[in-house]
Amino acid sequence: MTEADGSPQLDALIVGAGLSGLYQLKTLRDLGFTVRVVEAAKGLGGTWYWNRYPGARCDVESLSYSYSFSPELEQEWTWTEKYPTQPEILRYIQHVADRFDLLRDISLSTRVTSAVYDEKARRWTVTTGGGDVIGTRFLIMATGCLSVSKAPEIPGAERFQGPTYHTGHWPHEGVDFTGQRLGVIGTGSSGIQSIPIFARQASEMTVFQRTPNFSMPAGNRPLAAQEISDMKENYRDWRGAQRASGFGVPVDKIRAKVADPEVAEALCPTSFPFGTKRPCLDTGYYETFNAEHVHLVDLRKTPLQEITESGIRTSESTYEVDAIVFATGFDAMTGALTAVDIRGKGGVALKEKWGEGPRSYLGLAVAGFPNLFTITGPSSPSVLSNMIVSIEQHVEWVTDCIRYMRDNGRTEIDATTGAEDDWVSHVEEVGNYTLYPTADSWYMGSNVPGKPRVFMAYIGGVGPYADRITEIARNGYEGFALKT
Ligand code: FAD
Ligand code: N01
Repeated sequence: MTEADGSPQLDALIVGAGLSGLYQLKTLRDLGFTVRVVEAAKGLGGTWYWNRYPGARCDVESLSYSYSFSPELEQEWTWTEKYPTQPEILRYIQHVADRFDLLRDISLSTRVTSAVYDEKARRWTVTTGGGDVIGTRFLIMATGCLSVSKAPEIPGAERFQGPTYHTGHWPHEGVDFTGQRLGVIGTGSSGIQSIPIFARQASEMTVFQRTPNFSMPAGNRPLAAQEISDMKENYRDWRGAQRASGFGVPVDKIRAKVADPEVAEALCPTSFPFGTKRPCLDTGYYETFNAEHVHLVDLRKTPLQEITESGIRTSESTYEVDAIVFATGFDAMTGALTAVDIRGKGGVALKEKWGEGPRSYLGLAVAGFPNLFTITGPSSPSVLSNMIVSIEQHVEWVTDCIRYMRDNGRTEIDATTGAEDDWVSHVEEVGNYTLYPTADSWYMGSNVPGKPRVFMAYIGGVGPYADRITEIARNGYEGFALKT
């Protein structure tokens, strides 16, 4: 369907072609809706398209980090390792797209820059970076919780004469640091996964650590044929348990692995309780610091001052390097949403509404922004879960909602302010029972200067959360105002 001026009119526009956007496209298209995906990247896969740094892999087991919606897909796809690598996940996503013929409804290299709600027409007008205008009844933001890389915020970064890289958008052709002096800033999951591999290439490597992290050995290995066939036999039961679950946790032995006691001490996390920043899984991370050419700089003792033309200067010395890797993370959870100029009722900007932290009903909808859905949005379990489980939950809920509206002649759905306020209070209340708010983490937004310090995820558990949103839908979308 098109407007008189030729611009497309859709039932639903989905922004983002990662695991969320692809499944959202499939479910809505299967119901006969006119739907399209727009994606800023040149390819599919979201996280797994962008994060190509060496060592990138999932830390949820492959048999769990995969779609559950198709028993046929489960049987025909065979994972090779316990924790799949980024290339293998990307191949899986490509396979899913081919198998369900998704590509024909996806526009790549297309970034959404603004979305304005027309209260009279009850439709969104979406504009892309290329100037295209798309009209749509429903706008579904499948833009990812960890898709906007965070700048290093270090004075002088632009002065450095050598190459710099960010783990969150790694060059497709790869980078070889052989024979180079390398500086790595950041020791979160991305740093911890890539540092052991960089160490095999670089002639000298200096790791600049501000906060040591908890990391456990991944114990990755190839999957045995018997394990694969056992899982394939029991997949359905396993998937049911997964959807009803919470999440699990392990332990640590840094001092036994690192020969230099001073380095070992600096690597031990002490400034936040276990789990309040996302724990990491590694392959030989701590042992890497036993190599003579690998150095650790503790930025808590000698703070980072600036990047110069040829190196990195701390309060104590300047480290000359040929290249720098920023493993400095993301503007998580809200970054991709507030990067788009989204205007709801009365022209109110989402960024303005979220000026003091994200407010949402169920992490799925925002009061005053009708017909807008956020997949794994802030204040849903999202990043506190095996994310593909939360993604499927949300996608299926949104699809059921849109079907319900079609079947019942409704054209607008908007969360009520009261329901949103209650949900925000509930999320805050259960968050405050935990130690999460005590740590400076991206869960709290405190990794981005100026970002409001709010616990942005829902800790109530994937299973109970699923029961709640299902119940809300069953009761005719409690907490939402629906218009015919
Ligand atoms: P994404 O994969 O982030 O896709 C969002 C897409 O939206 C991106 O392709 C982006 O380009 C696009 N986009 C954003 N804004 C716009 C716009 N304005 N216009 C057009 N397109 C736009 N989760 C786990 O559960 N287990 C793991 O082990 C795990 N490992 C991870 C490892 C890394 C390195 C990272 C960064 C994340 C990891 N995650 C993990 C979280 C991961 O993000 C999710 O599991 C999942 O891949 C998210 O899928 P998504 O489709 O929701 O978002
Ligand atoms: O980012 P992070 P990430 N000066 O924010 C440091 C998922 N993921 O890309 O802690 C100096 O965790 C910062 O220091 P501090 C997963 O959900 C999963 O590693 O703020 N240092 C920190 O050390 C993960 O949690 C996998 O003091 C600076 C690091 O940079 C999320 O993505 C793999 C700095 C950033 O760590 C993000 O992980 C990869 C500065 N100015 C990612 N700015 C799996 O294996 C930042 N830092 C599943």
